[in-house]
Amino acid sequence: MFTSQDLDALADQSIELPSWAFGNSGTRFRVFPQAGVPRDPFEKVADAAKVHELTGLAPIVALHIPWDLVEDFAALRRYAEDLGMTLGTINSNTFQDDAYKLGSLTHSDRRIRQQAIDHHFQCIDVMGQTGSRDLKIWLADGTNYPGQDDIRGRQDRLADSLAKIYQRLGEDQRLVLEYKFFEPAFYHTDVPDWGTAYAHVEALGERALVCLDTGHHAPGTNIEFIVAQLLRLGKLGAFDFNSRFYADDDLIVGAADPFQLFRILVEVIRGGGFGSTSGVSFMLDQCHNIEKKIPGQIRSVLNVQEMTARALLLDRAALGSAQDAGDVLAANDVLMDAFYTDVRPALAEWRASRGLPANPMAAYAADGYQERIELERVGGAQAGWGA
Ligand code: RM4
Ligand code: MN
Repeated sequence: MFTSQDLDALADQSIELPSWAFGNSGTRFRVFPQAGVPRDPFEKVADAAKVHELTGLAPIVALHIPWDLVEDFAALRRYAEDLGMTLGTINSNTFQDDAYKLGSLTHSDRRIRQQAIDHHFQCIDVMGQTGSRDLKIWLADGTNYPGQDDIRGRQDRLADSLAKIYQRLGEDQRLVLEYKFFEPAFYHTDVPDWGTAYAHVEALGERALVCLDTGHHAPGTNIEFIVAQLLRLGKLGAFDFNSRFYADDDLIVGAADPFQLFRILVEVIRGGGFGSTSGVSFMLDQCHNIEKKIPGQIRSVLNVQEMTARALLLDRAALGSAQDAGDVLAANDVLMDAFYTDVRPALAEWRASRGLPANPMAAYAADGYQERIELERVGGAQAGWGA
């Protein structure tokens, strides 16, 4: 049996919430607006702070530019800090402007490439004001038809654009490059996989790393292997956690495949990617299209914590002995034992011992916050994709 002390290492876990998870989202078929959704970045930060207040797990909120542009970032930063939050990763956006229809950092037209580079310079300026460490780049760049563009030329232009952005970063700032195998481009994507992302960040330098979005792989991909490899190479900078059944579904992390989340966290811990000094940020990238957003985020961070707890319980000595002895079934047994351990009662105790609600989902339902924002947040434009 294990005790809640076995879970002490969990105190070192911080999860970064995406500001866009609190705004309206949907599919290309329909965005269903919800009552109480934030109208500005301040309200998004307030919602993120509520998630942190009830879980003790999520003290950082990532911003998306231009969605989260404000006149006074120092004021947004103060507002966040007063709520016990810090502003985290700055996400660039080159996927919603007409100019980028055929590409952004890879575009064949030098002026359009420069426009995309300038947008990243603007993001770096924002980082200076928010105190953010990471600039996250995800590109929609790619082509739909064979022959549409020179895929090799696009790699060369990408390398050149990234180098210009990287040079602009401050000494304590990092660039994290996110890959995705398809969508919105359907024939080829310019950063489709971890190997391409790795090749680019390796060429840039030490402060360039890979961001692994768990929803950005072909079905059946062994994601924990990629985690192990990137950690081994010292190039895993960040996660975008979410889950998927089919494509990039952006569902609640751990919802579709809790076992996969466990296997990923086993490799994270094995490879030194866990904890505040690891340099790996645990970000979420999710959209709550039909469920309420704040409890959706609470559920998400609890799922990450729960699978981290199970991964921490893995008896690594026993696993190592079984592996060394070539005992296939015993090794698998040790791993499955950890996975099947119900850590929920211990986590409830762990939370209570830290002055947090034993059951954050129930605490939110009883909190009155949802009712209050639904009443107060009337008028104005709700945040959402494209807003
Ligand atoms: C993209 C990608 C990025 C995120 C946007 C909202 O698919 O995952 O990380 O910034 O969505
Ligand atoms: Mn992502």
